[in-house]
Amino acid sequence: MNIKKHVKRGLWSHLMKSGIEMGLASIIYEVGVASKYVNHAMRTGDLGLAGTSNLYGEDQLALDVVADEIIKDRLDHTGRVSRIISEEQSEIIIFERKNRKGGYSVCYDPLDGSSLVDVNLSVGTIVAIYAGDDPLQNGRKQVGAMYVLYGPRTTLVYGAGNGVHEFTLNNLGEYVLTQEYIQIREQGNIFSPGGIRRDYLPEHEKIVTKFEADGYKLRYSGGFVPDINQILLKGGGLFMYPATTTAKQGKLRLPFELNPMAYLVELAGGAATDGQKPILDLDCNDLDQRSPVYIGSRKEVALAAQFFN
Ligand code: AHM
Ligand code: MG
Repeated sequence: MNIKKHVKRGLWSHLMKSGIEMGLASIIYEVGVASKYVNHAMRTGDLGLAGTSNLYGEDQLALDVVADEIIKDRLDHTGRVSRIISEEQSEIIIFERKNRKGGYSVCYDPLDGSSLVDVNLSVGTIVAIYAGDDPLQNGRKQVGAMYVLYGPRTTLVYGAGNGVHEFTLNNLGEYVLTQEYIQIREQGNIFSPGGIRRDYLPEHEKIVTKFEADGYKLRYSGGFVPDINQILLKGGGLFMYPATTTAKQGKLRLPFELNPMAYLVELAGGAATDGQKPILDLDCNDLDQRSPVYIGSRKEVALAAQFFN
């Protein structure tokens, strides 16, 4: 038996074959390692809520806090990260060590959609990577982005300049290549409209009405990672989280959620806009910066943007 034939391609070997710079490759790989512990915590942890006590009278930590700590430690461990920002932290965190200079900055949402864990729906980790010491850069400057989807299967999707690739966690704890160079078609047939219809602005109301009239199928889970993953892997469709009468900048955050997903979707041939400008061209000045978003196939994104121009 040829054993080599039966060994599928793992994440590290893929990163090395792609010729990605070592520091960047180790960040992507270490987030993958961290995600196994997040996955384990989520699937085996006490079903307690933050602020309550466990069996031993100790305070429970919310899963998103646990996930934040795990990922932070693994990023520190790479020795290649100088600054991080996390959706769970209110400030930029500096990893103090001389050799960190000239490394990378990482923005991440450790467990997006964490409230969905309680009702057993899919959630994810989202990560954006920049060269240098500034984590609040324009999204176009990303050198890599990735997400991990904790669903019926745990999958990792990364892109670093050359294609978007999917890996699946196997029973041996390895991320094994499932698909390379994932492509989004110019047009799809599903749409995911976030927000509450009562609070829609007139332009957005017209967009949703148009997609309904055109026969698009509704596919909205309430989790950004599974919703984007569906569009990416089905090869088309549109996700939107609009500005509303109650949230003028929408809900989703630019540094942790929108920039990394826009990077991956563009790399796969899709597009992402706030209605006026590509998401990746928006200036990012604040950890809590939000933006409306229309993201997915090029045709649907362009059609949505027409209603604002
Ligand atoms: P979170 O970062 O607080 O988890 O919120 C982000 C989530 C996304 O996963 C999802 O697209 C959106 O919030 C759904 O929000 P809502 O249920 O308020 O419409
Ligand atoms: Mg989030």
